[in-house]
Amino acid sequence: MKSIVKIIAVLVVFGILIGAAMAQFSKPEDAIKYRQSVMIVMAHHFGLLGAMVKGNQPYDQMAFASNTAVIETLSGLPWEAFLVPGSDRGETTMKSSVLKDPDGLKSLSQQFQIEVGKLSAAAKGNDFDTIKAQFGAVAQSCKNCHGKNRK
Ligand code: ASC
Repeated sequence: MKSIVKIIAVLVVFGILIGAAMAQFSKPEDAIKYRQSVMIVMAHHFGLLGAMVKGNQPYDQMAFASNTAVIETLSGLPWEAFLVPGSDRGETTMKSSVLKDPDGLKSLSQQFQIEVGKLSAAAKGNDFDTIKAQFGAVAQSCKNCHGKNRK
């Protein structure tokens, strides 16, 4: 019975991810809101990790792993929304140059996802030095993209 519940849960999550991957935005403002929403939630969970890495909160392996899992799930979602034509205007800090260089965004977002994947692997273990170093690598990949693409 438990495995049926697991299979259903996997299918539901898979369905949500497929849906997100195929998301169409009826207007550029919707793409802006979507990507900002994903970034706000990611930043929140990244902040919770940061508090543990910096020693402002005690390191709790379960909490660290579950916050990392949220970031890993979200890490594939916002990129398509950055490439919606016209979404460089309005309430956004995205530079217009992003729309002229989609491959640049793809490569930086892939690098971010690779680093998040490594953090997720590290978070399953108990080597806090490795976790800290990999947290730093993820933060650096955030900065690389923001530095290039954010006004
Ligand atoms: C965040 C956030 C960023 C990044 C960056 C990582 O939570 O809002 O811009 O992480 O600070 O270096």
